[in-house]
Parts: sequence; C-alpha cells; structure tokens
Amino acid sequence: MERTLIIVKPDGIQRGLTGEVISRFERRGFRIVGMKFMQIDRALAEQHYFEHKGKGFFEGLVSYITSGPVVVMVLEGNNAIDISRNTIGKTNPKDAAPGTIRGDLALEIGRNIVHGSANEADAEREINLYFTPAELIDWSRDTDRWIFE
Ligand code: DAT
Ligand code: MG
Repeated sequence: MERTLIIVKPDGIQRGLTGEVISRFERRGFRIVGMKFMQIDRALAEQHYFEHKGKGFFEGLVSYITSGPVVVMVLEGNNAIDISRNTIGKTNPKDAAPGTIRGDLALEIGRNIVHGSANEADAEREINLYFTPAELIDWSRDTDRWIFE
C-alpha cells in the first residue's frame, strides 16, 4: 500500500482549518499512519523544498512554511499519492477545481493551505525527513474492508 506525506501549512493552522483539512483526507478513506504538530525550521524547509532553491519564490516559500506551526501526517492507501493530490487540487488555488481543498479554501499560490508529495520518490524522501520509522504505526481499521477492495 502506498504512503504519502501531507502537511497542513501555517495558514491552514492559523485559519482554524486543521480539522477541516484532516477531515477531508479521513473521509476520503485514507488510513492515518503518522501525525505530528511541529514548527519547521529553516534547515528542514530548505531540505524539503531543495528542488525550488534558486527560484524567485524560494525565500517567500521558506519564510511562509517556517512562519508558524504545521501538522504533518503520513497517509496510506492504494494510489495514495495521486488520489491525495486530486483532493488537494492544483498548486495555484486560482486554477484548483471547486471541491478540492485549495479550490474551496484558498485563493493564492503562496497561501495554498496544504502540501502533498508529488510522486513515489518524493513521498519516501519527505516521509523520512519528518518521521522516524517508530513514529509510523502499522495498524488496521475495522472499516478497512469497506474502503480497501
Ligand atoms: P505543490 O505544492 O502543488 O506540490 P510545487 O511542489 O511545484 O507545488 O511547489 C511547492 C510550493 O511552492 C507550492 O505549494 C507553492 C510554491 N510555488 C510553486 N510555484 C510557485 C510560483 N510560480 N510562484 C510562487 N510560489 C510557487
Ligand atoms: Mg510539490
């Protein structure tokens, strides 16, 4: 089963949307296998977003993601990466479809509420940045057989 890293970014926390965002993933059917409330420091932000280093928006991105606490979680499910990206919506909320998190709750690219890993390599790298193996719980839900085929 596939795992992905999701972050409720500082704007989501500040706006009181933590539960709303978590709830959308939970209701979609993902199994939560890790979760923590933390503040990302500059070194971690630079590691997370190394692919954007040198771009014009990099400094703004780092100061935004380090500006306050976040909730970081690991979700599990078949095709968790692509499905959670669909639930999140397009990177720029102005292009994100209604019904997605960004399409319903955000307006601007630099305040887009939530992060989700983009592919398998990113997911593995990002999960290892934020969680130790012991912090990820292998468990099964009583409802799994009604959600996973
Ligand atoms: P995503 O968060 O959808 O995976 P990404 O990995 O391309 O998008 O970029 C990471 C974050 O950087 C994104 O959530 C918002 C910011 N960002 C990306 N492209 C940007 C741009 N052209 N201008 C301003 N911010 C940008
Ligand atoms: Mg990305």
